[in-house]
Amino acid sequence: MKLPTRIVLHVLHMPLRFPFETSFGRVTQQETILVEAEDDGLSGWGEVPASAQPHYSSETVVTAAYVIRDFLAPALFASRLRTPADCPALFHRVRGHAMAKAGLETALWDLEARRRGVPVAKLYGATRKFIESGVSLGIDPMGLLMKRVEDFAAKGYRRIKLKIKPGWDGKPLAEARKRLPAGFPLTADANAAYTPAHTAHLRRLDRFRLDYLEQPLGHEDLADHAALAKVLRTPICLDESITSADLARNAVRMKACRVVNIKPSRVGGPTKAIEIHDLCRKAGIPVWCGGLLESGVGRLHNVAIAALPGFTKPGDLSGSDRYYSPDVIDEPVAVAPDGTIALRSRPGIGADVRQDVLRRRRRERIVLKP
Ligand code: OSB
Ligand code: MG
Repeated sequence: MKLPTRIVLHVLHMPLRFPFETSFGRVTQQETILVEAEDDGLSGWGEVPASAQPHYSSETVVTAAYVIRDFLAPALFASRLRTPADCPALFHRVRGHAMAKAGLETALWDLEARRRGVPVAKLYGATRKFIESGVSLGIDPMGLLMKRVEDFAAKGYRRIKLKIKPGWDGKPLAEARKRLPAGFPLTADANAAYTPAHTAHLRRLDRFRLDYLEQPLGHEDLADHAALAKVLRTPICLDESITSADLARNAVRMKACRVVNIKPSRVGGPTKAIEIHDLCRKAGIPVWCGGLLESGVGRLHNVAIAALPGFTKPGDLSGSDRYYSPDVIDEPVAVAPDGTIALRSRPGIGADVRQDVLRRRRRERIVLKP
């Protein structure tokens, strides 16, 4: 493929419509980088949803901008890339920094799709026309949280996930179960807040018949997850632990999880995400697409990837209106009354970036050239 002539990093501060709290903290604003790859009057868009603090992962928008500027973009400009699928090999010498790599790779996929006049989902190998939407509900006062549970179920969302932590688990899950129809897919995400010492306590969560329990233990604790999996009836789903295809393969082999949350930005981009999707599919492990409070740009890439055949569970892919008003894209992501999001037929991610929102939310603009 022809290389872009210029890469522009747009560092944005996007105010959240309401605070989002997990076991590792509460945020009121998401910091993110939109990556614009330009060529011949076309712009391809990608996103680095890294946030301001190194809490979910070790990356932040500052480390990602630095790594793209000093290492990834120079490697790209010096390369003879055949396709964006060669990005993981090209970036291999840079250890870690998955989100920075993903931001650049997604921009190249969008640029390539726009050049060819096809939806980016087609290049990713998507087979679905619709994907199922789930919602992730942060830690909030019980009344407010239960109102959200009822609202999102009524809006047709196909799965509800509650953020939990020690001291905030059995109660909200019991209250949510009371309000949801029997058998409604309910899950809980601990973001690594428990330890093996909580095993007996976690076993008592089996009574809520969760579809899965997401990342109960530390992000490096695969063997501990495997031991916990043996005594839980609830399947374990891993999120933070799965930072590469190698770790996904090892987690599956060790029976550390029965479900995998694939966040394309956490694993280094779409090519790596597809590789993990393929290996899980072969192993009979269902996957779903997670989110990191992405703006519409990252959200649309995720929707396109979630349309691959192995994504058999609803993702954390809510509508644009869930977090941002306005979103940065000209056609917001919308969830239909049946809880699905339709794939788009427009080229690329299927939307353009709103220049007014970009200017209003931008804190920094970094131009990179060969
Ligand atoms: O663990 O899935 C997570 C947001 C920030 C950091 C970690 C997580 C999340 C979410 C949000 O759950 C999901 C979304 O983008 O809607
Ligand atoms: Mg998670």
